[in-house]
Amino acid sequence: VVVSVNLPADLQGALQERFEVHPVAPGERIEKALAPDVAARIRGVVGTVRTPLDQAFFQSMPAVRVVSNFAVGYDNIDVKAATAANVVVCNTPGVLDAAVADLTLGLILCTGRNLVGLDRFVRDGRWAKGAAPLSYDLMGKSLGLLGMGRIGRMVAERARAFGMKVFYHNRNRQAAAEATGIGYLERDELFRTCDFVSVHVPLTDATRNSIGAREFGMMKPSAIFINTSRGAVVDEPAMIEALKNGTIAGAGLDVFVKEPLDPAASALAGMDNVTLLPHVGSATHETRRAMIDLAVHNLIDVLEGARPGAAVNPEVDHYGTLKE
Ligand code: 8YV
Repeated sequence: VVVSVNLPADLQGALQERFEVHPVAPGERIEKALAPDVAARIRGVVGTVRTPLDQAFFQSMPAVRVVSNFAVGYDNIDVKAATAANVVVCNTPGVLDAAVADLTLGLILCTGRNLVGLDRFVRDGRWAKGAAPLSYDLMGKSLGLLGMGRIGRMVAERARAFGMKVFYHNRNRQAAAEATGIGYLERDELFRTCDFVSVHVPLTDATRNSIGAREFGMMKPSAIFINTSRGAVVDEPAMIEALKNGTIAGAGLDVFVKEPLDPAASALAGMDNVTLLPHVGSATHETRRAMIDLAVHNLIDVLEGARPGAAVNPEVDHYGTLKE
C-alpha cells in the first residue's frame, strides 16, 4: 500500500503488520514516484486532498482496490474513473464537523469583532494613542449557510448560541434543520439578505467557480463572506475585486484556489478587511487523530474484505470478496 500521510506509530504498525508500506510525499503523483514493478503491486492508497488520483493514476495502477482519503472532501479523486476501475473510494465524514464548525465561528468572530485587527492594534502600540475602533455585534445578525450537511448543521447550532438568525440554502430542503427553526432561503435571497454568508458545499463540477461577481454583487456592502470549504468554489479574482471596491465588507477565509497561499502573490494578504487561515478547519490534535484512524481503517477494511466505515461509491462492492 502507499501512504502519503504522516502516520502515528500504532497505525504505521497496523499497516506494516499486514502490508508492504511505501511512503510517497503528499502532492506527488504516486504512479510516477514508484518504480513500475512496485506500482504494479500496489493495492491501496491512504492519501491527502493534495494527492491527485485521476484517470491516469487508475490506468497505471491496475492492482489498486481502494483509495482512502485523509479528508472528508474528495475533489482530488476522479470517482467515476475509480468506479470504472472497480476501486472503492473512502473518506472521513462525521469526525471533523465540530472542528470545522468551531473554526467557522472563529472566522465570524474574527471578521465581525475584528479580533485579528485589534490584536495588531495592541501589538503596534496604538492603544496608548487612542480608543480602539468599534466592531459589530453577532447578536441579531443573519447568517446564511450555503450547504446544509453535517458541518452546516453544527455551524447553525453554534451561531444560534450567539443569538444569530440562521438561514440556509441547499440543493435539497432539509426538513430536520427547518424543524429546529433554521429558515430556508432561495440561493439569491440568501446572498441578498444575509449579514454573513458561509460556504459549506463540496467542490464538484457544479460548484466550481459558482460564487463570483454576480453573487458578490448581490450581497450587502456591510456583508461578510466566510469560506471553510474549498477555495475553488469561489471565483477568487471576483472576490478580491468585491473586497477592494467595498462591494462587500470583509471575508474570513480558510481555503484558497492555490494552497499554500503565496502572500507575495495574492492581493488578499495586503487587505485589512480579511482574516486568512492556512486551511486548518480540521487541524486539531483530536480531530486529525480521528481522521487518520478512520482513513487507515477504511483501507484495511476494504483490503480485508470488510465493509469500510465510509465509502463514497458503495456500488463498487468488494465486501467479503477480497479476503485471501
Ligand atoms: C484536509 C479537508 O483534508 O477534510 C477535508 O476535506 O479539507 C481537510 O480536513 C486536511 O488538510 C487533511 O489533509
